[in-house]
Amino acid sequence: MAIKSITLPDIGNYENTPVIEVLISPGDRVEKEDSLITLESDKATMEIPSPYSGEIKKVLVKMDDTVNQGDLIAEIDAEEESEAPAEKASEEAPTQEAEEPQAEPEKPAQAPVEEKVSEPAAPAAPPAQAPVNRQGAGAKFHASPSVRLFARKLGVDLANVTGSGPKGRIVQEDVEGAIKKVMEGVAKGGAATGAGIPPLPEIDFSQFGEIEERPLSRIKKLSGRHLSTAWLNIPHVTQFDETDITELEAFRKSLKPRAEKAGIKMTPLVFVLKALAHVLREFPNMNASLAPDGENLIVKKYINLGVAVDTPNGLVVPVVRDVDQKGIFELSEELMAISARARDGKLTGEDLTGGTFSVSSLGGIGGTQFTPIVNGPEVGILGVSKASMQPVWNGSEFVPRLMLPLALSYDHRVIDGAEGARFMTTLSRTLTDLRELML
Ligand code: CAO
Repeated sequence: MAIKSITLPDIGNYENTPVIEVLISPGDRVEKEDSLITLESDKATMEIPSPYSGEIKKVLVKMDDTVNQGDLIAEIDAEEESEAPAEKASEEAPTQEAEEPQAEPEKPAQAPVEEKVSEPAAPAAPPAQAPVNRQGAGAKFHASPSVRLFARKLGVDLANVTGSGPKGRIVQEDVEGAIKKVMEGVAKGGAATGAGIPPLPEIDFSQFGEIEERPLSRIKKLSGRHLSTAWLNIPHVTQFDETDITELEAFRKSLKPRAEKAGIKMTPLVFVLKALAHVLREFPNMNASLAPDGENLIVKKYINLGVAVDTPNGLVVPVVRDVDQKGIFELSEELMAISARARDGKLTGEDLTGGTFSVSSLGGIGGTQFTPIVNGPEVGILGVSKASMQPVWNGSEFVPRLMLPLALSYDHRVIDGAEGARFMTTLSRTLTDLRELML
């Protein structure tokens, strides 16, 4: 065994070539011709092979370094029998080479593996997704340049791919398998997502401590699929506001004895539903769905509001129909009935379809704001948080007012920011002064 230096061989007409991968760490055992580093020029990626078998002692390059012929790459404790025909070993006595100054430049045991990038006009900068494939020193995946190129073109992060080739080398089939897995996830509507979005890494959490695997409820699986689809397809904007509902609350309290007599629970939410129905008439684009081809807006002349209900098995969104045509008492009764049916798992298919806009209220629980996800293919959803008494400046003094936090999420392909803000302002005005409902 002898310590030898490994230098960058002649790689052709390239200068200052970036190192995109360092495949070795000190202490690694390598065989002659194993890849040590990968370089990437504007036209090619190249793996630089080891001229010796042995143990790596020092790694002298790192990711994103630029290298030239003759630069030191590593030091290796090389096995005696390894011969590097033209590589000059640091401890070797200057024998023949010293006597032959006209000798050819040093050559590695094997020429670097070079792979042309297929598009000759490719820009000097690597493709946008290249960084995800780059690994720091000591990265353990091995793959040929063609497989790296294949993965890079498809946006697959090789760090997440298990190699099935010799010594765990990643082959093209492994990359194809990784893509297939993601696509299957999309087809099943699972956590895996489409649009080239890489899946989250699979981690064995038991290596960090005790775990327990619990199956998701059927409702959670269904709502999860629907939420992922909406989140991925709809460019969301969320507009926040705080609405003065002091007078509304006084009115609600004044109605409470009548409601209780009728066996009805009247919460602030029914007033929100009523005000929403009124404002949706004024903003028909918000009571609509984008046609699947994205060319037209389907405006609905009926106002059916989906109300998110928290049940022991997960979130469901039953629909309260024709809200604009119903009074506060009728709406309260209906909301009570439909949320009871939801919690008892007794909703019918009809209860769950036909919504035109949705509301999600966490006001009975707490929190100052949250961003609801649009219940696609609807266009908007209103999030309602818990009202609280706050000091509000009335122009001459601070006065205590009951403020209700609202968050309106909408599909930005349909609703412009100004329209969203106008909708919110109109809704806010209506809730602050319920006389608006008569106009
Ligand atoms: N501010 C202050 N208090 C509020 C309030 C608000 N915005 N909204 C409700 N409250 C009060 C109610 O008045 C009631 O108090 P009283 O009993 O003293 O009158 C209490 O909070 C509980 O109300 P509630 O939650 O039972 O009734 P609701 O009409 O407000 O809501 C329902 C009904 C079905 C929407 C609700 O029970 C529910 O399931 N909410 C969760 C929805 C959800 O999970 N959304 C998240 C979806 S995204 O994951």
